[in-house]
Formats: sequence, C-alpha cells, structure tokens
Amino acid sequence: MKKILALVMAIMMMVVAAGCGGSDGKSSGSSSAGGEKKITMGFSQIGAESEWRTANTESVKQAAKDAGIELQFSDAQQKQENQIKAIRSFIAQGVDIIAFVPIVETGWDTVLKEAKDAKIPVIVVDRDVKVADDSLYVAKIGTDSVKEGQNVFKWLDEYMKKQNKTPRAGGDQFQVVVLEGTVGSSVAIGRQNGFKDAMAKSEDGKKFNILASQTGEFTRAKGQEVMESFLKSDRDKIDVLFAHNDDMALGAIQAIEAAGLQPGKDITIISIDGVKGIFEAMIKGKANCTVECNPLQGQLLMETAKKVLNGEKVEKLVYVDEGVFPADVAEKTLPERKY
Ligand code: GZL
Repeated sequence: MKKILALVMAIMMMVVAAGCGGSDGKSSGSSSAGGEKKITMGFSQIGAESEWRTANTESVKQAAKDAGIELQFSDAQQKQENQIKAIRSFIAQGVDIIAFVPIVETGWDTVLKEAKDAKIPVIVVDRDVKVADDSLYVAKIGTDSVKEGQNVFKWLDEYMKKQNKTPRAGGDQFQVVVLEGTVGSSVAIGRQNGFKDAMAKSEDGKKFNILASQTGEFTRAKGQEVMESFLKSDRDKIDVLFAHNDDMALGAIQAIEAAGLQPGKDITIISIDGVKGIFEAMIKGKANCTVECNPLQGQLLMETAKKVLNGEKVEKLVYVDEGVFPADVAEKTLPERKY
C-alpha cells in the first residue's frame, strides 16, 4: 500500500511541475500553434494627426499580424503623458517588448529606466529620443529627418534656377515661409536644421530668406490656419512654402487659393512625406515637390523585435529608404504609391 501511495505522489509531483510554464515567471502569453510562447509587444503610437501617421499605424498592425506577434496598441491622442502611462501599463502587464513613437524627443529617461529595470527591451520607432543613457533602448527604426530637410533645399534651389523664377516683390531674395511640425519633435527639429544647413552651405543660400516660420502641428487644419496668417501679413511677398509635412501643405493650398493666388505657380510649394494627397495636388499643378518619408516601418520593427528577443545583435539605428518626387513624375508614380 505504501509503495502505491509513494508512486501516486511522485506522478502528481511530475504533473504539477510540467504545468508551471516558463522559467522567467512572466505571465506566459498564449502559445502559438507550434507550442512556443507568442511574443507580446506593447506599442504606443502618437495619434492620427496625418495621412502619414495612419499609414504608419496600419503598417505596424499588419506586420504584427503577419509576424504572429500579439500587439497591445495604445493611441496617445498627441499627449506625451499618455505615452508614458501606456509604457507603464505595458511594464505592469509584463509584455515581452515595447515599441513607441516618441511625440517629442525629451522626457523619456525615467519611464525607459523603469522598462530597463523590468528587463523589457524597448525599440524607438519613427522619431528620436534624447536620453542621457542610450542603453535605455535597443534600436531605433525610422527616417533621416535632417537629410529630408537638406533634400528640400537642394531641390528648391535647383527648381528656382531651372524655372528662371524671380522674387514676386522684387529684390534679390526669395521669401520663404515655413510650416513646422510638432514643437519639440525630433523630425521638426531635424527637417528645419537640415533645410537651414543646406541653405547656409549653398552658394545660392543668400538668394533665400526665411520670412516666417511657425508650427502647423503636422495637421491640415492648423496648416491652413497658419498659412492664412502668413498671407494676411505678406500675401504679395511670399515666393515659397516649405511645409514639414504634406498634410500642412494641403491645408495651406486651400488658404492660398482663398487669398486669390495660384498654389504651385505664384507660390512654389514643397513638403515632406509623399502621401497620395500631395501627388494628387501635384497632378493638378497645385504643389511642386514632395520629399518622401517612408511610414511603412512595421515589417522592419517586427523583424527587429524577434531578433532582440532571440538574443541576436541588431543595428542601433536603421533608416528606411526614401526618395524625392517632383510634380513631373507625380502622374506616373501615383499608382505605385502604397500610402
Ligand atoms: C515623420 C513623422 C511625421 C510625418 C507627419 O517621421 O514623424 O509625423 O512627417 C507625421 O506627417 O504626423
């Protein structure tokens, strides 16, 4: 009898041990068909301020599905404090990895230290963070905003020469107004610095003057509103609009038409992103060029996440490819555009 009891106890101990799951003590997520534990990613997105952002979100969600990664998605409604709250809740949930688009570049050190202490790797997506300790994130996937700004000036300089343009209000300088992106965001800072840097380095730099520069918050509505104010004070002086994204340029086009001017002709318009809406405007002759900023970063993000969790080495900084699309290629290119 004793022997039978001992045997039953031993079998029960083995059954209990087998049912305890992973050794890391984290809440074991649902396992995929192959039996291995499914990766859970916490993703904090800025919001839905532009066509570009919508494409960025769709790219991340689809790539997570394709990669079999469970995505906990949070929309911060343009507020950094909501992103910090979301990251803290991902830590509390014990996700395997965190990815986020930092709406502004500063203010992340504390919450990223909490993620590091919880041994949860973090991937920065799209925009940059400025932190005292770069080990607080394992990789950054995105675009080179300084290069985008430089590309804007280089194209503009060539275009004004090729078109034999002269300043509308006379004198020897083209008057440029700038619609900036979100204040404090790495991309707005990078694009503005890239533009100014290329202008300062160019022999033609002196031919351009930044007459006014103000944030349009990357939205169409605010871009229209700020352009209205630029036109109110300088309607007959403005030669060029540089908008940090296409959505603000599209809003500004409405303001320029309402002021009785021809966008793309009276005022040369160049912006950044490469969304379908600006291609349609270029085909109508209402905009002159867009510098691409590729939002389709989801697949690269999921591949990088899997490598990180497999303990593989990953590049700290990975840029996605991007081009420059002047109006004369818009009609041919539009059908190929994915966002
Ligand atoms: C750029 C991205 C910017 C886009 C805007 O990398 O962060 O934010 O240019 C978007 O359209 O709102």
